[in-house]
Amino acid sequence: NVEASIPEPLREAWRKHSAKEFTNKEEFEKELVRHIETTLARSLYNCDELAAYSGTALAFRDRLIIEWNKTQQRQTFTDQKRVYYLSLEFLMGRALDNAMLNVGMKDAAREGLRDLGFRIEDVISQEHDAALGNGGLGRLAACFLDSLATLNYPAWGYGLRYRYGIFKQEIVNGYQMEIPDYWLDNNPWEFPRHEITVDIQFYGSVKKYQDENGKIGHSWEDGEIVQAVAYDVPIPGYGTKTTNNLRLWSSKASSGEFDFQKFNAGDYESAVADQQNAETISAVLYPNDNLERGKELRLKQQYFWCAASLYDIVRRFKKTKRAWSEFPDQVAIQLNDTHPTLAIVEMQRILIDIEGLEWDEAWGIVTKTFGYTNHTVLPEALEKWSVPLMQNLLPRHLQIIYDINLFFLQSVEKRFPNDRDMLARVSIIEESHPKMVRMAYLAIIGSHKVNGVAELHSDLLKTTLFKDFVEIYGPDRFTNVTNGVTPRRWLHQANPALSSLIAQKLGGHEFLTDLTLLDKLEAFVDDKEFRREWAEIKTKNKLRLAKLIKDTTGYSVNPESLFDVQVKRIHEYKRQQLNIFGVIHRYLKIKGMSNEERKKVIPRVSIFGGKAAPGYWMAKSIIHLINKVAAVVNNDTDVGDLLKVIFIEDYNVSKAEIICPASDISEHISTAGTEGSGTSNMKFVMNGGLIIGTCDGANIEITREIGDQNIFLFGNLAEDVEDLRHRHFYGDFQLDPALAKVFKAIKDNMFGDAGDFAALMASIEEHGDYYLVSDDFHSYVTTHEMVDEAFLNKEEWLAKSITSVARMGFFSTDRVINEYADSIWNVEPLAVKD
Ligand code: F58
Repeated sequence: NVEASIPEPLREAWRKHSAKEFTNKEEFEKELVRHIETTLARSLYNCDELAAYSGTALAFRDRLIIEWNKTQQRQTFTDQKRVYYLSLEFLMGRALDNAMLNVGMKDAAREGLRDLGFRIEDVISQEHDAALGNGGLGRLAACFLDSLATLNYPAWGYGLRYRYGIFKQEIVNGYQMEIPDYWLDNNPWEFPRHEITVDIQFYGSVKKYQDENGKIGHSWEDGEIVQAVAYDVPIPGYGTKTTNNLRLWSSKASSGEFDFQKFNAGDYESAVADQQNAETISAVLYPNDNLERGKELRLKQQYFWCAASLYDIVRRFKKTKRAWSEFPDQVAIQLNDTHPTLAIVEMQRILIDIEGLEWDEAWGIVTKTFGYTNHTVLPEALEKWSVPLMQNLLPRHLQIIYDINLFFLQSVEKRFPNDRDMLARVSIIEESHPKMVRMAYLAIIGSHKVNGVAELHSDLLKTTLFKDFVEIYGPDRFTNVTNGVTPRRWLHQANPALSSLIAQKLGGHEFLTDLTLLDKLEAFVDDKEFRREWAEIKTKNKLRLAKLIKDTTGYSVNPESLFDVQVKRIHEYKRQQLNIFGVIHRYLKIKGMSNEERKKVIPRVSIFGGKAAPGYWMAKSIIHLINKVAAVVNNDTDVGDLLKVIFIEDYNVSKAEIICPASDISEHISTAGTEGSGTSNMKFVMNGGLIIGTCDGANIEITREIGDQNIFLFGNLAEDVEDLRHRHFYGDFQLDPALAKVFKAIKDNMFGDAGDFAALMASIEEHGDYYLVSDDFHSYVTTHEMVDEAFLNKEEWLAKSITSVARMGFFSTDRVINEYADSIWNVEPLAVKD
């Protein structure tokens, strides 16, 4: 704000007293004690771990703020193109450990805390996860922010500040229960910006008018106003001073005349009710993973956040006094899935209704600005909004959507005359009852690039879902950017011992910002001592997980066993049911063995974790079955350590940081063609775990990078899925005999009342086995036998583990972000000088 800046002659005093960063342990301790004693009003007589956490967080926060301010000033000053990442979800997890590592002061903090009586691990674990996301899509957004800052891109994230993040999961009698996750109390990482507010309009009506030059205009009048208030979160890059901004919007009743009228009329209660009504917009994250329900409040959330973000972006652009034609040279907006698609419509509305541009010029600017990322081909996850709903809530936007559609269909008609079917297929409006707005089509039409998140996924988009659009626009509008993960959180932070062993061998931690350097590890594959250290680290990580399991479930597991992990949202397409049926198969086999035979069994711990959407009954019954199987198997003394089944409740980012480094094998076993990419597959391999998986999502690129001798692939291929389903539909289906035995055990009430699992079995036996559980069962269990075999040969296994890590360089989000920057955004990093 230019008006508020201090005149030059007075700036000397400012510079003299300008805040300084702590640079060593002593200075850190001083800051920590100062915050505990003053900011927190505590003392050495009443400082618990939570207070130590808050003090430490505040000390590190001060450091971030200093660089954050400078970064924003630098970006404003150089005025180059910025990226805006619009995502309804940012699954950030904890911030303190990340801040310590990114600014490179964790060791100072560890020693400082020790001097003052605390263990750093205990302090770090006081922090509540910031869980503003469901799963992969939200976590990807968080990894992107880390890479954008680390690579010095001028970039902002825009999201919603939910009061309740993803629910906390408790398991009660084997059933999932959902507990609200109120996470905002004393969160030191957000900064309310009460001065940055935007009024957001809903409902009302559209009036047509003619201006003094005879030009027709549209004004959107009346309705309700809700206020968006900005909350900013600093995002530090690793080993750089760049600290970017994540802006989250919170909803509040507008303080305008609206309320006062009611208040003056003596209608106090209803004025308060309005207040609460407005606040519900940002109250809660919708907990569905890959399912859209078409709720009005969700559409309100989407528009509220898009409109506030665009207002902010446009305001920033207008300060530069450039011509509108330069907007796409200054601004790139990436849509994380279709949730922010209304931003396209809102931008067009701003340009034509408010700024007075002609339609074509405005539309040219819009399409050059936006890019759209698709994350799924599952039909039930594709967003559609009912036309009457949109008409009521956003009347002007619906008109604009109809106009976009009209011009689009006219252009299609020109290129494909007389193809009425084509027009019906690609129309943004689906002619159903009620009519629906197809958001993915709107996103494609309003963007200059559309990308999928792994090769197979992007190919499927082009050949199935978006086939017509490839014909219309040509193949260049569609591209692939294979996902990644940030090695800072998923290697360095989650697995400090492995990170430091790698650093020892490679002569430093440079691999954390150039992950391709990991390939130098291959030179040490045969080094005995190195292998021993590698194995020792895995064992320690397994002990750490065993402790978490003991503390949370009460079960003891033997860290010598093979740890077999599947953690992700529970969904039929991800096939946790295949896994648990496989576990039952293994259990039955052990039960039928002689003592001699049992000696040859590789002891295994099957570890599950993940949340089911609250209304997704099938997913909930999978969780129930896992827990019932666990109760039987784990208490069967006849089986002992040969098999244990664990369900880790409330799987989240901070638990993932403990689980990923501790796996021997992890499962990525979706029906081929259903998983967009998957990203935990990358996290597990980066931590030296092997994987069993289908030819799906990024498993395919992982195989290409690490070599097919280092991965256990099984199951039908994507190209055969449609045909199999078709055959099942026409009655050509036979339950796999081994799976039939598993079902028999369930039906004999081996795991409690079989009625609880009837629907689960029926979906396979009777209703066409849509996810091909039976078709893949044989290949799945025989591949697990190969896993056992391979695990026996410790040296071979270690060689696979090391080789795989060495070849994972491709899967850093740094590579991913550079690809987006080059091929979609056309932005450059902003070099930081000291
Ligand atoms: C996930 N999508 C994909 N959606 O399933 C996964 O394959 C991919 O690796 C990941 O995105 C990142 O690209 C996903 O997590 C959701 O959770 C949506 C939340 C909002 C409703 C619709 C699903």
